[in-house]
Amino acid sequence: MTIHYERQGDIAVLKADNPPVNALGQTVRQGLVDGVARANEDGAKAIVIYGEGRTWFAGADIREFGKTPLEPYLPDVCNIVEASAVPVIAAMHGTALGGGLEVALGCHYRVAVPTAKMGLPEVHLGLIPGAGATQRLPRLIGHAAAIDMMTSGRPIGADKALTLGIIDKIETGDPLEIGLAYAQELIGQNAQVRPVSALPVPDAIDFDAARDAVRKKSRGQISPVVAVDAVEAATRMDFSEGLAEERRLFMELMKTDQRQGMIHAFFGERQVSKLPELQGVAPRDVAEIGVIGGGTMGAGIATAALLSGLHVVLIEMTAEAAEAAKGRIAGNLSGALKRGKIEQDKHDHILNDALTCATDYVALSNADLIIEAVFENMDVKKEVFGKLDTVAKAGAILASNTSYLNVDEIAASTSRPADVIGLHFFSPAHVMKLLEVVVGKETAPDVVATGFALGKRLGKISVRSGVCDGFIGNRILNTYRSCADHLILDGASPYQIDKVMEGFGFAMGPFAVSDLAGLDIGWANRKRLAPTRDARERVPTYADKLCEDGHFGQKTGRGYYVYDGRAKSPNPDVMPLIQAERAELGLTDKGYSDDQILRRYMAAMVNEAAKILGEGIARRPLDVDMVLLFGYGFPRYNGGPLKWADLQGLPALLEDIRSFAQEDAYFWQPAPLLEQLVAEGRNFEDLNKEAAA
Ligand code: 3H9
Repeated sequence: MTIHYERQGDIAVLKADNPPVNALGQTVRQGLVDGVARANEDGAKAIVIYGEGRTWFAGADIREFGKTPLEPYLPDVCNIVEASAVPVIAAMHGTALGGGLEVALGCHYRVAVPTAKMGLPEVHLGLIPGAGATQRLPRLIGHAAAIDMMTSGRPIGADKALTLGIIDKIETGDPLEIGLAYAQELIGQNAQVRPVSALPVPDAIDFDAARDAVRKKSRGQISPVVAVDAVEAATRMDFSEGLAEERRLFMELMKTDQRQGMIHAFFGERQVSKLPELQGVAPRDVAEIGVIGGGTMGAGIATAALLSGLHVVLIEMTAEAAEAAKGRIAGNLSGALKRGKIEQDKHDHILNDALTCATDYVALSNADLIIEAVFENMDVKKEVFGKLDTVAKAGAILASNTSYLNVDEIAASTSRPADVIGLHFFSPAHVMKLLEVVVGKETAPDVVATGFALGKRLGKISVRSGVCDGFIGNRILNTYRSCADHLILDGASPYQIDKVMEGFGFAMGPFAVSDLAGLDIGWANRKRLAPTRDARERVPTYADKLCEDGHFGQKTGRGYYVYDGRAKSPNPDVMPLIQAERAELGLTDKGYSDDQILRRYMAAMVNEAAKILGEGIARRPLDVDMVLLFGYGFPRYNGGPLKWADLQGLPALLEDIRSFAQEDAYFWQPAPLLEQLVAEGRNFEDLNKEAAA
């Protein structure tokens, strides 16, 4: 029983009890239908619906999606609630989301506690509201506000819901109590049922303009635009036809790859930090952290830690550098203040009490966890860890923010390798969601658990990675960047590749990203790797020439693009450099189409990801997917490279890789795991399932 029926005097109470979030699974839907019927039969004068535990219904049960729908369907449930002859009151707390808000819209009256949040996040699952919201909400709050809620997916607070007219009142207290009190008041007023569906539809707005605006923001995602279509239907059809049109559009979206990709992302995001090996392992206590280095990265890490309530001791080499680091952190904090993320009090407390900037490592003697974010060079890192080994207290965790270097080698430079871990943040570290928790061969389990606990506290998506050059993310990035370089040698331009990948859904193409990150980073990395490179590797030199001329991308105003304020245009120096190199190597333009570029680029990404999985650097396909989604701008609606690969079909992908290998057998060596999956007729999702079992 997930809906309990009880009478409190004249009032019938339908209590939802389906932890953790009262999702509207089949038994809940049936319980609501039965409860409304029973209340109508047994003489109740009002019905109150509320949720036990932390929330009102947080939406349809997403786990049922993609399976055969089970009756009663949610749109029918909302209609049955609305058709009740006895007035129905929604008493809301927690998060009334998606189908949850739709049930509330089927009710005749709505009351909420001040902290309640309401929203229609279906677009984040590649869907639109499918239980009447596209038809009821515009009748209640107008087309523009309804479209905004549906296409942004952003929840609103109770105050805003009251102003918009979604709820009738806000009351402080226990949700059941406020529901009962409101019901009593309505009985006293002899209030009648008040179906939203009977309200007139407001005048039509310019739906084409609304669609254009939404299309611009949604970068290739289908469902936000379809949400506008569904709302427009309310102006052309009567309520029941509009509802049928909503259902049709909803079911169409249910069949899309984007829906599958986004639901994979939803569950992956929650699954990724659940590691079987950490079951029952308690993290170490962390109250104070040390950060070595106050450049952009160190200051960002310090800011993230300070915002989460931790004390931070930041070490720089000189007093001036320490002052500059403090300035960077203050800049980050004032940004947070402006965006309303913190109050003035907290801002002042952080700067005056929670942050210490120093030049002497002795100041780290109390730190529970110390993260170095110094220059990316093994000798420098070893020197820092050697010093940390002498000052850090027993049990303190020593972490490196290295993005490529061997964490085992760093750990070996200390007397306590079990306490050493990689915590790879992404810049700007107080904004970017991804944290790679790099586990060395000696890292103790409770140190790993502490890495994950810190990530959670900092609001990060933490992913476990083993040790290899570049870990999960940068190793894959290096491979697809190499593929892009090869495409360029063979005829594509950086601008064509950027356009293709932006069309795929990346916010920026790889060359625009390089400009943003700084071309000197890739240059330094190429120099670092040069001595170990295989002679068969194709490494273009035109990018080095750009750097030799002092063009490092956005920070120098010139890279692949020329920057003028926020506007960018192709740098006219780039193509001649590329053409000169092609001529020197005797290469001809292969005339790649956009589709050929996409297939090669994605095949390179998936193949490297499969190698990383096969080597055990990543444990599960979903780990790779979350790294690319949260750290590299991979479009969420494609789910991540391995979800995307599953949706394309692995046999075709492997066939592509084999055909590319005929031109460059060194670069295109198929991942053994990919070959194995294809031979066995399995895919990456099967591996995720096996890992979860
Ligand atoms: C919809 O309603 C369609 C309709 O318009 C039409 C239908 C015909 N279903 O996030 P948490 C699980 S679409 C199933 O860690 P929090 C979640 O996986 C739906 N399971 O907690 C996790 O499980 P586990 C529209 C769900 O406090 C556990 O609950 N609604 C669902 O940080 C705790 O979740 C949404 O999109 C669900 N709907 O955040 C809301 N929701 O412990 C989606 C959660 O095994 N949900 N779970 O990992 C959320 O945004 C957040 O979960 C919420 C709580 C804000 C509610």
